[in-house]
Amino acid sequence: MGDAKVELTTNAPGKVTFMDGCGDLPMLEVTTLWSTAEIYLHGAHVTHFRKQGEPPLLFLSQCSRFAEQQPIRGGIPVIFPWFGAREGMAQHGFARVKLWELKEFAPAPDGSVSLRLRLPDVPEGSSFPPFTADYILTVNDALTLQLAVTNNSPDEILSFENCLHTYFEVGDITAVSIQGLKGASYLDKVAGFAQKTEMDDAIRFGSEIDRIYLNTSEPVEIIDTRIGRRIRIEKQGSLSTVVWNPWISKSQQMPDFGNEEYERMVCVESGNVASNMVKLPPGETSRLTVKLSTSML
Ligand code: TA6
Repeated sequence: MGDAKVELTTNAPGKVTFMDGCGDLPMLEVTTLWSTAEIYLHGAHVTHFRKQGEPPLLFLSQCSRFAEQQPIRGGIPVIFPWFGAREGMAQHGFARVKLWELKEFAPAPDGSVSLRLRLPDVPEGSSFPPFTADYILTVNDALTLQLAVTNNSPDEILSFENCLHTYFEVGDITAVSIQGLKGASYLDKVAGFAQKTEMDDAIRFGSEIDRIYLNTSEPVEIIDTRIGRRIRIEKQGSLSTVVWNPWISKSQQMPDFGNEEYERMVCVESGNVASNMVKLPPGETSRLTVKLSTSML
């Protein structure tokens, strides 16, 4: 496409522009009355969302790769159909490294813009019963995401994990607290997946944190006193919340992540992983919906 930009607009206020992004990967730029967003077809990956008058909501690494078969570091990776490691397969599934198809875009009269992307059939999917995976994004003064997976098999259960692995931009990780997970049980990856219970009203950061909170569908809030912002994460169709900051040594081990970038990001991820994995009966659809909204403190 080179420098060409194709505006996909109607007479509604919202605007969608198709263009080449980093690494010449196809990207959709969405502009609404309230906000801007950028979505790569590669991995159906949202890399940018910003409300007017606020700093960007999403962290994107300066060292991220933008290349086929490589995950983008930052934004919102779509994790499907497995979370984490799987013998002989790529970490975190294949959806995040595949080129999704734009099926529909709908600027609404109220100024919101919705996009629907579909994961095409790929060889890696052949070990699963036939399925359809659609991703619906709605951009307005908030960002709403829905991963809808349909089991197209006439007789087999479709088992999978999913997760919207969101990287949030923060002012200073040591000035951040996360509320909404008190009392929830979690698997502590830093402690060999030991099972623990969250005892604190708010989670604070002073070392590597990598936790899978289970059986929780509560909204979670990130309080960032450096930027002066409250980020609210509301979800449906999700029983797991993952909280991650790589801190110092893990940051140094990641080639596509800057050594000091852990200071400016936190992942709070919504999905269904480990014992919360989805077991979808034939013909049914599971919907993982996440709404990200902000307000200044
Ligand atoms: O969601 C947290 C986590 O599972 C961490 O364990 C860490 O590995 C992170 O995901 C990033 O994974 P990636 O494959 O993108 O390097």
